[in-house]
Amino acid sequence: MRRKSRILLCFAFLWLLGIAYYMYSGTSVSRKEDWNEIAPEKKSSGVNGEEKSQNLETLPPGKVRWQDFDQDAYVGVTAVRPGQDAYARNKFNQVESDKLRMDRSVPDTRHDHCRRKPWRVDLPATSVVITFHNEARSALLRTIISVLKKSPVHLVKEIILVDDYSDNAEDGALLGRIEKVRVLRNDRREGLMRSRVKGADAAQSKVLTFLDSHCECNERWLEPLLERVAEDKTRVVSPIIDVINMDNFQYVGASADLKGGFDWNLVFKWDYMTPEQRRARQGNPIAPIKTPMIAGGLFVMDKSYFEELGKYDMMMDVWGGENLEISFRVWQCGGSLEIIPCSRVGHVFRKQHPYTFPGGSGTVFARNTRRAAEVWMDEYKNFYYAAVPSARNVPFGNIQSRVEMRRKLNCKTFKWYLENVYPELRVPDHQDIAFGALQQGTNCLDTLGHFADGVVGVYECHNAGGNQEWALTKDKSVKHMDLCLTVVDRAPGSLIKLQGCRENDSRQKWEQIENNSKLRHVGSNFCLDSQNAKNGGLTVEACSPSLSQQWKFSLNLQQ
Ligand SMILES: [Mn+2]
Repeated sequence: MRRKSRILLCFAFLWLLGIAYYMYSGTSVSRKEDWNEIAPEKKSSGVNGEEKSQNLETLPPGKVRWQDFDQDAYVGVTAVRPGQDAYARNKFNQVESDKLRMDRSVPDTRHDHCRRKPWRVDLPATSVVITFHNEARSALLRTIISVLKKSPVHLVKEIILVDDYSDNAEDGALLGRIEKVRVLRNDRREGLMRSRVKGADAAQSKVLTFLDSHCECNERWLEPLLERVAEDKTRVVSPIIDVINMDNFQYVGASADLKGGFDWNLVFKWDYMTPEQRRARQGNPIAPIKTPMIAGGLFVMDKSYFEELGKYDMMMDVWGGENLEISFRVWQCGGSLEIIPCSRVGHVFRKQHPYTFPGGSGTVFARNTRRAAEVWMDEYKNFYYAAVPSARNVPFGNIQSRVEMRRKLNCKTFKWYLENVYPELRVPDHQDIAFGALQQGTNCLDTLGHFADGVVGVYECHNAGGNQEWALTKDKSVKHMDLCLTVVDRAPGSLIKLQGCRENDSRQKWEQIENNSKLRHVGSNFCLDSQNAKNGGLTVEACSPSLSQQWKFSLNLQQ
């Protein structure tokens, strides 16, 4: 009896010793690394088991769990006071943003198939890099909390906040109390690109996740992105970017039928997939979408690949053009860009920039864009200069190291990119004198869907090509595909028709006059006029200073 109880006591002691060892090793630094970067073979407990283990862990001194962060104390200090403009500081409604809880729930906007799909959890952990400059505290906090709340614990190694010299250093510093958050601060304004590189350089995990500072991550946003990169490190992947309304902060799902693109002005835009592309996706609506361009605010990229590929152009300032540059670079140097439909992250889209641009926003944007065009676009950069003539006069600095890098990486030509990645972008022909949309104020010349013998009209410019795409050619025709603007009757007030283009037909000859601001029919000397657009269609009229005769091509290729 006595011996038995002694043996039992012995076991109990060993058991206690075991527990003590487990607890101790659970808090040591080396052990902590393992929690976050679990090797696939060690990982067996699944997400729930992981979360339980994490709760047992003691937080480092000075840190709190995200659930325990005092939102009211942090956000209250910068509240909009009565009588102040809620939009003044951030160009979105800060009062509405401040009202929301930091862990508010948002609608699950994913396709049904995503909800049924089991996601891999044996994925590499990521370092989330968020750069900001004078961001609204409530928006920045919600971004961080949504990352921590919506990601499996073991997949987020750390959140690196890069404060790009905000007026109040406490905006960032106070957030450093939250678990996993590290704060870096610039001692002068560096801009998005250099700030992101600083965050990336400090990152400890193998995969980088860049986020804007006014986002909210949705259900299972991270796993689908990490999976694509873990399978192939040359994939650079983005979520579908849902819309957080800048006035009321409602979270609205975005269309899953969009790709990133641009016109020859090199401004980012969303392109609808063509009907054939949409049809091809019906069998697998959640398949990754290859995209010519990323919006740039939110994406995941392998850290070593980011480095091999030249990070960012460190001579770009503030904001703009960097998404263009990294998109050309990734594609032309052998990688790919994808939008992953099962990953959804909300973003506050604004109409204006909330912050000042040292140097003036137009100039900085043109300078950055020129740097991208000069390094990556070969002779096609001339179409950019044709679309934005003022850019020619913006000095863009030295690009030698970027050109050198392109050569060393043995990257493909821009012609290859256009043919293989962005065949939807219409390229001017060597016969063209002017190209693109033919604009009159906010309206554009439009076929209205008509074909041969139809009339033409104007419609609000949509910048999507299609029925608004025209060219003025060297043989003086104004063309849409193989249809030409035709003056059927040489009398003022007569309707212009679309007819098949014919060589040497004087009824189809046009020229630009008065500094390329008008189109004159050569045979009659009448001008293209929209005064009757609402009743009937476009006509020719005696040339006059009327605004209804002012037309401008988006690209003028003649100097
Ligand atoms: Mn943004």
